[in-house]
Amino acid sequence: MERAMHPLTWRCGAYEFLLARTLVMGIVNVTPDSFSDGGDHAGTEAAITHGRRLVAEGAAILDVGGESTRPGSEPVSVDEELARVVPVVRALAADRIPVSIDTRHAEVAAACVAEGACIINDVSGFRDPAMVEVAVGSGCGLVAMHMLGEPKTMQAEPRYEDVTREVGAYLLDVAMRLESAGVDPERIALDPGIGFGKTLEHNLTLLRDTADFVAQGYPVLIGASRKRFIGELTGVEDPKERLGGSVATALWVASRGAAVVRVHDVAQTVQALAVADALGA
Ligand code: HH2
Repeated sequence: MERAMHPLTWRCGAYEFLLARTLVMGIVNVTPDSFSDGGDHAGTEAAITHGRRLVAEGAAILDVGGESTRPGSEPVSVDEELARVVPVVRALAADRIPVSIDTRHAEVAAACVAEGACIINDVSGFRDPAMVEVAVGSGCGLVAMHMLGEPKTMQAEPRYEDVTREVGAYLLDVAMRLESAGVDPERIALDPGIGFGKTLEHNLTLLRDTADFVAQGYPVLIGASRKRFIGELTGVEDPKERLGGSVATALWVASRGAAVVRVHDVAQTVQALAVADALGA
């Protein structure tokens, strides 16, 4: 869909994305326990095949993750995470696919960048100085996401006075921190972190206020696909049955200027965005 705001570019290592239209980032979980598709593509070969299929369906970027960050999840060891993601990143990057590595660990990010990943997606918002160091030296695109606390506890009792203002200020602060460390601003994308320490009302407010995040001047990435708020709104328990709500959310945020949507169902999202675009939505 044509983006409401003027086109921006997002510099990601060897790739430069012109953000005239909302890009679709396809999710490749190499995890046995993600909330949305746990175990479906857990083996190396299955994950690579899945990633290639998502690109054939129109994904501009693949986001490869080896640690579930769903609410209440236990962290995995760095060795385990490396064993899961490195072979997958290596194969997909060798196909000349733009690969994002979804990790909170500097060691994992560094190993994947060495294998050709062009984006570091850190759901902990580059809190770890070692991660900032990897980010600075990598030349990669960076996705800085807002999360309240840690996955294990983040849904305990999330509270904000003004969720959009607080999350926006947090993200700008991360962007400033990265820039002072030497990151080119054109490499940074911001993500309000749907479902990461937020109630249903917080999630809806953040999504409604997508344009406020876009107005901060950085590309905005939204990950709402199959998430719990859709189940809370509709009563649909099985995440895989949340396609309608996921596509509706992708269209909404695209119409408000989101640069990237992170989704499981790539073909359906690409199709919906193309039709909405033709209609001038
Ligand atoms: N959500 C999840 C993981 N990584 N990264 C960004 N930038 N934004 C998100 O909203 C986001 C993310 C959700 O985590 P998980 O439970 O691992 O499930 P899945 O990867 O299937 O979405």
